[in-house]
Amino acid sequence: MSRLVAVSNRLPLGDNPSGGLVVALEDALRSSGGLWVGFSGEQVDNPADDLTWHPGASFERASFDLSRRDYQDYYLGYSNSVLWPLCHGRADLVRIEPAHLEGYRRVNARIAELLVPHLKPDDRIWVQDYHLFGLAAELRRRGVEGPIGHFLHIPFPGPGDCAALPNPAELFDWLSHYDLLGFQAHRDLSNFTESARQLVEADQTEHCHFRLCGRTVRAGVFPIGIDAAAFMELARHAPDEDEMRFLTGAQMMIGVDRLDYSKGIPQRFRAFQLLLEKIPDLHEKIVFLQIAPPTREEVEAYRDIREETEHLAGRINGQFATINWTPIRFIHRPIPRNVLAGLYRQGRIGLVTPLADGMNLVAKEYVAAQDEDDPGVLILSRFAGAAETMDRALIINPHDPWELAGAMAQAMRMSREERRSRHADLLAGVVERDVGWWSRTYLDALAAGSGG
Ligand code: ADQ
Repeated sequence: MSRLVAVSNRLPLGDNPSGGLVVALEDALRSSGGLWVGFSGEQVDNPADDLTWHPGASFERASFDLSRRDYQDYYLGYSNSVLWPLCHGRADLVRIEPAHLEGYRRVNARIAELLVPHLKPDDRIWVQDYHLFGLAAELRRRGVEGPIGHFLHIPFPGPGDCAALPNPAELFDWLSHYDLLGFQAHRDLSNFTESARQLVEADQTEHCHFRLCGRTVRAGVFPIGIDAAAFMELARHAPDEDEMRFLTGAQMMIGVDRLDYSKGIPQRFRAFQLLLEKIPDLHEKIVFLQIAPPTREEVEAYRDIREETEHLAGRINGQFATINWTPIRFIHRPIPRNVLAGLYRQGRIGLVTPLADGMNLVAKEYVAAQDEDDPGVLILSRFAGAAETMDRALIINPHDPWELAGAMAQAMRMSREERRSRHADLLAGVVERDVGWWSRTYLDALAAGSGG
C-alpha cells in the first residue's frame, strides 16, 4: 500500500485541537498511518529550508515555520481575508491586496519546494483546504506525477462570489492540477460546476469528470464525519458533576464554535433573547452555555465579532438575570475533549446555527454524545453542510429569530418519545458515515482514478 502524505496549513503539535480539520485528519491518520506536513505555528525571521520532524505520534509529522511576512500575506491576508469570507458568502468582508495574493503563491511554492525531496514515487498526496489550492500546480511543476487530491473543508463559492476574487481564472487553473476535488456537500459540487462553467473554460464530460482549463479533473461529494465510536465512549465516561453546578436544576442549551462571523452566534443570542421575552415561564429553567474560543484575532472582522457577541451576551444577561440565574454563560477557552463530550451529553438542546458552514462537526459530536435513552434535541441551520444528511434535526433558518426561538421552545417541550426517534435516526447516520468512512471513501476514489 502506498504511503499517504497529508498536507494542511496547520500541523497540530499540542493538545486540545479546536478546529474541525485538525480533529478529523488526526483521526484519519491515526488509523491509516503516513506523513502529515503542515505549519508549526511559529513565525520566525529566517525560516529553515528543510522540514522539521516531530516524533511521538502513530504517524510521521513534519513541520515548517513561516516568516512574519508570509504569515501576514498568505495566512491572514489572502487565505483569511479573501478566500474565507468569499467561501462563506461575505464578499463585503473581503480585503484585496496584491501583496497578499503574491504571498499566497509564494508560500504554496515554498511548501512544494520543502516537500519534494521527501516524497516517494508512489506516495498519494492529499492536500487539505483553501490555504493550499495552489499546491498541486507547484508540485507538478517540480515533476511530481503521482495522485494528488484536494479536499475543501469549507463551502465552495457560487459564480457571484467567485467573480469577486482578484484572480478567479487562476483559482480554477490551480484546481485543474488535482486528480480529485472533494467537497463536503452537493451544494458545493454544484457551485463548483456552475462557477467553473461561467468563469473559465469548463465542461462536464461524464458523471463527476470535468475538462477544466484544458485538463481532466474528477470531483465528488465526501461529507466528513467524526470518530463516532470513540466520541460516544468519551461522552459515556465524561466527568460531569463538578462542571454542572451552574445549572441549579435548569436545562442546558449548548453551542460550541470557534468565534467566527460565519457561525451565527449573534443571531442565536438574539433568538434566545426573543425566547425569554416571549415565554417568561422559561426564566430560570434554561441556561445557554456558549463555548467559543477566539481565533484569527489579528483580522479585524474577528475582533468585531468578539466585541459584538460579548456586548450582546452582557446586554441579555443584564436584561434577564436574577440572583440565582445567569441566562447566558459565555466561555472563550478551548475545553478538553472529554469535558466537552460531557457538556454535550448534559445539553437538552445542541445549537448549531451557522450562516454558512462546510459541514459542522459539532452537530455530529452533539448527537454522538447523547444518552440514547433520554437524548437532547439538535437545532441545525439549513446552511451547514450537515443539514444535507441530518434532516431529523430541527432544521432552521438562522436569520429568522422567530423561527429559531420557536425551535428552542419546541425542543424544550418535545416528548421523550419524539426525541428518541429523531436521535436514533441521526445517530445511525453519524455512526455509519464516520471519519473512517470519509477518509476511506475519498482515498478509494483517488486511487480509482489513478489506476492504483
Ligand atoms: P471549523 O470551522 O473549525 O471546521 P467545526 O466542523 O464545527 O468547525 O469543527 C470545530 C471542532 O473544534 C469540533 O471538533 C469542536 O469540538 C472543536 N472545538 C470547537 N470549540 C472548541 C473548544 N472551545 N474546545 C475544544 N474543542 C473545540 C472546518 C469547517 C467545517 C468542517 C470542518 C471539518 O469550517 O465546516 O466541518 O472544518 O471539515
